[in-house]
Amino acid sequence: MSVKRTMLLAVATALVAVSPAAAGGSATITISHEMKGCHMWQIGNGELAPNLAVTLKSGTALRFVNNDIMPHKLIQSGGPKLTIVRPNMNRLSAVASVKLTRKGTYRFTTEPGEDYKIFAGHKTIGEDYVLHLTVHVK
Ligand SMILES: [Cu+2]
Repeated sequence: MSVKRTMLLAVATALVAVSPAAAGGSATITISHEMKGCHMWQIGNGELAPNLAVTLKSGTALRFVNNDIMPHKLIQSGGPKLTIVRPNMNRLSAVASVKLTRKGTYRFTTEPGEDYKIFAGHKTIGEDYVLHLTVHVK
């Protein structure tokens, strides 16, 4: 197994057990720009990962902040239907949000756009990650 492949596996999936927020609490997941794969999820100050699973308490207001160098449209790909507020995160530090009122397992991905003009020609390593997020709401 090459070093490159080993590294890929190491970052492939991070399971993050987050202490549940108090009822009516909030949580923030950032899409941050990374050299390798261009972008990854991060909850709070947690580990960076393109595939992330988190557990949150029902009633949590979940915010997404796009700090990548490209737009991301937040898409719900599974779970009880949610209303995503401002899903088109198409500028630096754009925020989308959902209110997790119902228990269940929710899945999200994003549809990335082109690099913002000011970052045109910016180099990253490897293919851009396709982001997948699983949120267990208990
Ligand atoms: Cu990116």
